[in-house]
Amino acid sequence: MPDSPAPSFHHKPLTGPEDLALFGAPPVFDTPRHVNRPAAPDRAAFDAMMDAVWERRWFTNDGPLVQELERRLSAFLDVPHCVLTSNATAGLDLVMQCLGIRGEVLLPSYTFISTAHLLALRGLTPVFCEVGTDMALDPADAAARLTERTDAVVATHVWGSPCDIDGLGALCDAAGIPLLFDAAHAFGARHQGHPLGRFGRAEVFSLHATKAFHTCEGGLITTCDAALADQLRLARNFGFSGSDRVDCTGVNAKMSELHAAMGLANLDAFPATRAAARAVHAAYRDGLAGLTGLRLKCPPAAEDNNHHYVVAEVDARAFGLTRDRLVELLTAEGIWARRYFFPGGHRSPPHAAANPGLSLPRTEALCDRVMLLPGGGAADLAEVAEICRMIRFVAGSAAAIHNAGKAG
Ligand code: T4K
Repeated sequence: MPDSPAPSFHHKPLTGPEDLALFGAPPVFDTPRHVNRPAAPDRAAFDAMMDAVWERRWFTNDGPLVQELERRLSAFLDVPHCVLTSNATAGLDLVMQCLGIRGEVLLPSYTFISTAHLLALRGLTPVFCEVGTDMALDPADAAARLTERTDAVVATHVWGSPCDIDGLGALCDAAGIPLLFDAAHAFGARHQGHPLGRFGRAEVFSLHATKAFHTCEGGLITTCDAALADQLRLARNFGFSGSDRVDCTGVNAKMSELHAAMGLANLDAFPATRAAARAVHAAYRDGLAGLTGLRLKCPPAAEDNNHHYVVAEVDARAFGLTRDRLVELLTAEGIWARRYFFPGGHRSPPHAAANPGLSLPRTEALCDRVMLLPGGGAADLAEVAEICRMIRFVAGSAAAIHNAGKAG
């Protein structure tokens, strides 16, 4: 009989704080278990595409694999225009340029810092807004911060769920300004039965290695606006419309053939990856059910989340330990839980200096309570069970851990 594979972790006894790695015991995992370990597609399929790239000697500049990936993504997302870029930050920057956005732009403070940075670099004013109970931009708060100088709204479909598309759409329509979506987290999520990608004036997905669907590094702009798509294609290639004809200003925001090959291989695997991520999310839901003070973010049944992110909120008083202490304990075990998007855009340099005294209590509470756990389609179900066992033990021993920490 073949030997069964060695377990990838130490199933150690958990009886008291002395069993925890933070207090000197061996860790559960010898090597880190990261949040959102990247999916790795079928190597043979990727290699076959690389052979063709070598044969063609065509490595970048709107090559055949980039064009094929754009066509396939248009079909997969059911959106007329897909424009691939070098990353999502560059993609959103191109959208800002092509729409001629000026003045103030509303965005959630609870999002990745890249958006605030690019607005500032573009000479625009990021206006940080509060989140709703879905952790995404609250349309009512955005409405309260809208002025005659507001030129656009950039809302994030945070943690793989659609934000309030209809509420924000009504606000932007009434104000006559474009609504853009940062869909960095949300590839494969749906709104009212439609894949995200066709909403607002444009949506921008990140295809970074840690995302649900990735090209190692990359970005994807989707839009129903043909004229905008044409402009974006020019602007991502220095404004060139022919070999020596320049029609507009532009930068280098092109995707290479190597990145596109990774995307084509990953797209074939995406339905299986998404199903695996769903199973991982469900395993956490079961494994952490009923824990006092730790709440897993579970998408409402009506929406089709991509389940790529395992997001937990820790209420320090009810749990008995702070989120940061829990992250520290887990990290020592090789479970590299992460807090996001601490401390919030409005409290991050350099934007904090431009927003003295700005208080966004719901955002600040999330920044203090949210942690991500190792999830996504590349996570292992037996490891998830072990991670849940550890979190349950920590929860049940919070007082003893607290006291052991003091003694140490
Ligand atoms: N909007 C939002 C809402 C975003 O989250 C992002 C990007 C953007 C816009 C901008 O998109 P891009 O311009 O990047 O396309 C990562 C990524 O660098 C960043 O792309 C991403 N968001 C952000 C949320 O995550 P970090 O600093 O949080 O994590 P990082 O890169 O250290 O990776 C996370 C974990 O994954 C680590 O614990 C290590 C592990 N890992 C990472 C890589 C790169 C792996 O196991 N393998 C890998 O290859 O920034």
